[in-house]
Amino acid sequence: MPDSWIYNPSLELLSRDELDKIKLQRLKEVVYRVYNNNQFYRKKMKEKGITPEDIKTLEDIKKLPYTTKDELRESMPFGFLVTDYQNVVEVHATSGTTGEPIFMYYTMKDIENWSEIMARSLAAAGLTKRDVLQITPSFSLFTGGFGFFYGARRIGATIIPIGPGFSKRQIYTMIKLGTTMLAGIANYAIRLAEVAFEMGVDPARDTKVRKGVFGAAPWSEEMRRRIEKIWDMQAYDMYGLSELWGPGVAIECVYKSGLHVWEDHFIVEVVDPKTGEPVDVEEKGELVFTTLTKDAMPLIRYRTRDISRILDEKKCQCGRTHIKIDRIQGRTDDMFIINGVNVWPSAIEEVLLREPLVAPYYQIVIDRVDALDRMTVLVESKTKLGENEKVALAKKLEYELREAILVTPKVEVVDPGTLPRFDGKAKRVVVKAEE
Ligand code: DLL
Repeated sequence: MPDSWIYNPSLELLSRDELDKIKLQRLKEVVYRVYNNNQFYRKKMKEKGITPEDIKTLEDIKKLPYTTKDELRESMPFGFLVTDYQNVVEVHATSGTTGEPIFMYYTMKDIENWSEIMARSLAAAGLTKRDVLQITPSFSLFTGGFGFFYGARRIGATIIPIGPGFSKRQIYTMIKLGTTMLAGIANYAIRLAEVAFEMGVDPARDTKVRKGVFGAAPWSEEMRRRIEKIWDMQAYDMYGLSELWGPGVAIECVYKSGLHVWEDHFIVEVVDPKTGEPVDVEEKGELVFTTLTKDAMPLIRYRTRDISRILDEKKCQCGRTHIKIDRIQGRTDDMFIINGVNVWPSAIEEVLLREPLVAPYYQIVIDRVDALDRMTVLVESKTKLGENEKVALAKKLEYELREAILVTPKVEVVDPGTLPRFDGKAKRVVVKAEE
């Protein structure tokens, strides 16, 4: 196995019984803490007629109320803080694309625990102290940059805290400093490769980058195949969200068969996004997290809006016992409905990138014409094509998309380099106002 190792065997390889014991103990503690220190939770638990004493088994988590993103937003800035503001050593925020930003608070204990789960995650993806890690998410209110930094610092790797953008400088830096691992958002790894080729640099041949950890937005298996080929690297999926510290909540190990959730820090459940009813193992639904060790801002049964499922597996081949979730299909807000049919951008990406003539740049445009939704998929070809070739490729993709998503979009093949590039989270879907 390439470089993979276990950062903290005493906690990552615990037996199920030992793990459940820790989870229950910590669940009781966190419920007790929020009940006694936070008006919001106290009120909600009282409304449900429960007290901390009602939590006797892990199953009892189901008695607790959910927490939603809207509730966090309404309580800003300090409604969810469970410690004195003086104890807060760092603040981050959600990007605020769907409303006002939500601030997240970290005590020193939070930073320690976040560093621990990031170190475990980066080690699972192969980071060692001999590696040179180039961190491309920003060092800002966004949690990406600092999260990777804290984990890599624990491991003792050489860190290049370059942040996003300045793509030529990224390539120059990685060659000069011998970067071996890239951290960031998947679409930026593709963009960096494109810039490298423009500079006459072949990422696979001319750089030492052989590993990557990507997350912060959905990316398909086909996207992974492309990144791995173009960089000659192993690429791993990492999941996380600001509300749960940031990156490092779940990570793929070398077997790439689901993402391990660090269960001594989080309890994960999957519920029906409409009804809030728990669904069975292996069934898809909305991820719900309870934080077991968050200090400044613990969250109880937090509704993430992210769609995935818990995998039915007792122990991974890697030896870790912490359960795995499937790769994230998308957020409930990303899904759009075309004439009554639910469509996920990630499903469209999977179909487009299966086609070798297609470049990994696309945009989904939705508008409404004569009271009907219309979806147009703009996609770049890898090389410049003639008009007839474009039409033939578009027809082929229309057919394949219809088979996969049950909606017939119009596909337009456009010339290389014409669609927008992103060094952060990509904006894939454009909704146009009614004509
Ligand atoms: O995106 C933290 C992060 C940074 C994770 C870098 C991984 C790597 P937020 O900006 O709060 O935090 O956005 C969180 O991004 O609820 C998901 O919808 C989405 N997301 C995060 N990781 C993945 C992933 C960071 N691996 C939101 N696959 C989450 C799909 C992801 N979606």
